[in-house]
Amino acid sequence: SDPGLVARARAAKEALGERVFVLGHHYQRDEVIEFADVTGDSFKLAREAAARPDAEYIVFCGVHFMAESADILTAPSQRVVLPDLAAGCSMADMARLNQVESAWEALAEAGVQEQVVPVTYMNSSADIKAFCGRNGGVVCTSSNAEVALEWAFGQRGEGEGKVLFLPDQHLGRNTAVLKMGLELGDCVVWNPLLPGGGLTEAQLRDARMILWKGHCSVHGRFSVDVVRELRARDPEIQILVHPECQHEVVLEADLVGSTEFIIATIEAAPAGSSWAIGTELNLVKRLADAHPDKKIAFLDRNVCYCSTMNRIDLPHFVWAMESLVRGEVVNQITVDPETEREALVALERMLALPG
Ligand code: CIZ
Ligand code: SF4
Repeated sequence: SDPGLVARARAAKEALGERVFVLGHHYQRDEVIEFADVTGDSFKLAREAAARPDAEYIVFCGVHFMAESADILTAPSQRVVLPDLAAGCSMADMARLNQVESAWEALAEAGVQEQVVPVTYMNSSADIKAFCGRNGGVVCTSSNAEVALEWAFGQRGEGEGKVLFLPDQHLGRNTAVLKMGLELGDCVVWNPLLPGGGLTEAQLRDARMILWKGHCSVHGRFSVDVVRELRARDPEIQILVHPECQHEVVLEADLVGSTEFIIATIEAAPAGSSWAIGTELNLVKRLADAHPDKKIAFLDRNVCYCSTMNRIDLPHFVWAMESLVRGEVVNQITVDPETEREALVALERMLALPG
């Protein structure tokens, strides 16, 4: 990257000292990760932000919903900055509050709403987390989706409960079927673009898992074809994927888990072992660079980054940091107090889960 920009980023960071805390998501570019005080997945980063009450500014190198979560979990006086406001998440954008509210009404009309507990993946906007907070629901991450589902099903009595899972159908389906022992037939998909979600009232009554029709544009791309192709080429290869991948891909993989799990697995893998990883490319490349003694490939024929994660680049980072040095807070992410209060209810339910 541009040496002039690297020097400016360093100088700005030094000038701000302890007043700034820089968080870097695992899917961020190398040029940005270099300046992160801590790296992690969205959950770890939100907790790290909460553990820094002395930092005046939290510069969040990640996407919008993550910066919102950091704002919710930090003190009102702390300011969360997202270096590029266009860094959204297409998955989070697939569940809008008005769409979720109308699905909730349809569940009432079908006479099943009181059996349903809403569960939202961390990768959702603050107002969806707030919806879950005020309707008896919970937030989950890819590390604790199973305990969150167990908790949710347990809320409505043995065999009675249903879950509305937002916004990632794949994480919901993979967790329900592979961890909770539900059948594929127990899951239905609510399509917010169709009247009544495209489902009949009978389907809603019979379903245990109502999956929101959302997906990750990066993880959703990995295919069974490529898995088979790689196995044919290298019978020793182990396929390691994130649970945001399609169910068929997860079924064919050797190991499935969160980004933190993927990193720990590669760190613990023996020298000479061979892997294909189904997660975001910035992370896969960094793992390959950090472990030259292991064979690490990307589980896709094409180069595929998360385009919104990649929006946070060195020029945006330098701009945000130098603005802070001048005392100008740009791109601040704030969640309104009412949304924050309700979202916190759902987040705190998650934090209270066992494990
Ligand atoms: O796909 C993502 O954006 C993930 C895994 C985020 C996170 O850190 O939970
Ligand atoms: Fe959203 Fe997928 Fe990008 Fe994560 S990798 S920020 S879920 S689009």
